[in-house]
Amino acid sequence: MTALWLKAALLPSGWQNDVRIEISGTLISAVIVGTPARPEDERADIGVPGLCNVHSHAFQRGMAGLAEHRGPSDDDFWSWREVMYRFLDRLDPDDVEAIAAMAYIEMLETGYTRVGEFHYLHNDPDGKRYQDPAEMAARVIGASEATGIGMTLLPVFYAHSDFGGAPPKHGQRRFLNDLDAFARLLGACEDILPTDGILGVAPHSLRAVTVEELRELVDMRRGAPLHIHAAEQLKEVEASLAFTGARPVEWLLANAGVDQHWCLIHATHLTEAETDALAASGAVAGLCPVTEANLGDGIFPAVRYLAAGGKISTGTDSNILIDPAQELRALEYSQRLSHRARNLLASEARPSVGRRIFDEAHAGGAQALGVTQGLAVGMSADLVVLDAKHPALYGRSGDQLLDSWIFAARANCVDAVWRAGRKLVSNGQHKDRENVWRRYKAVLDRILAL
Ligand code: NGQ
Ligand code: ZN
Repeated sequence: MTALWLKAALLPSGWQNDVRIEISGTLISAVIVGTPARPEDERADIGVPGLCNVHSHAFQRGMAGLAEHRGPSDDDFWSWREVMYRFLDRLDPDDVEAIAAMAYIEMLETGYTRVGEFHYLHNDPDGKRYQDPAEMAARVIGASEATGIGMTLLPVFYAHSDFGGAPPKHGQRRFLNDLDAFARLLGACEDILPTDGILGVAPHSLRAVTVEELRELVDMRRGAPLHIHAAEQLKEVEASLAFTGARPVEWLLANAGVDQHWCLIHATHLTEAETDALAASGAVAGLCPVTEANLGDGIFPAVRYLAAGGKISTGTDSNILIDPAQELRALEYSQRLSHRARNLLASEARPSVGRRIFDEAHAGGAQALGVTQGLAVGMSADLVVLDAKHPALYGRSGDQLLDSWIFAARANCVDAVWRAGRKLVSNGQHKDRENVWRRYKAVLDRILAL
């Protein structure tokens, strides 16, 4: 048994002082409030629960910053996608594992303890299937095991380039499966899932799957997380209207049985009616505010959606920058810029913006990744220790700590991270950063020279 004693910790009951958290194996076995530290306890100042990163394409970390350069025509999401397709063309399974491990270390070091890996790189560089259908999936799982981050694997079904079953493009050849091959992939993933890994399913988008395929995919893992990209770009909304007569989220809500197991990634472009209906569905909106800003997607109507009781979570998506505090900051700031007002994602009952969006992302993230979590008995021991000596946090207490972490810190405020009972990050650094960095560096040296 290990015990961690915290001056202050954010428990399900709120902030508490002098908290002793006992860990047996991977789980929290006791939480005692208002108790002095014992000599054998590890001591820290501020503890909050670890967060879920609900949407990652880990390999894209390797090209972060390399698409911020104007191309021959006006750049937008679609021209970025071409750059991204050219980058992934070169990656072999070892490369993906090395890049994913580096990305997962950055996630752990900034306070994420579980990742939803929206994994669609299945085939070899020629588009041929590997002998083992889970060849590539095994690499992102391997990266999660090597770094210790929790894994919710979301194998992606991708078969078409646009609505109506349009044939896939050359750049998409590594993503493709038919339904039988995809069922085999799911089976192979099940066999290699880590102990507390979760396996969901991810129809890529309404562009990449047909209505008939979506119906079968929904049945493949009932009750497990189901993630889909939806309404990120206006072009997709227009194509959906032209093809189905309905907007993407409107169509999903009317036809696909969207419920609490679903996570709609982005859901950027919503009418007021769609916003309210999505909130009422019980599904989680998987927002990726940093990537959405980077790609010029648009602004999610978070004020109305939260007021309607909608559930949110955040993801790092393209991994252009990995940090949950910056995702939450970008989310609130996008609302301030569009409404020209302040403190928009707080409410009268929950006046701290930082606390409100941290709590929402924590709860919605767990739901979206198929786990329950928090600093309570029986939960996985996933805990983030904030650095009380960081200038942005000094002199703050309670919810002010979250407000200051999210809005006032330039650098990362995370001092230590415990995940499934193991201390993986100390003094802001993952214990295996050096090895993972060396391997990442060798891969980047090679692929950037190609
Ligand atoms: C992806 N990323 O799957 O990596 C996508 C681009 C697409 C974002 N949507 C591909 N942010 O949507 O067609
Ligand atoms: Zn995505």
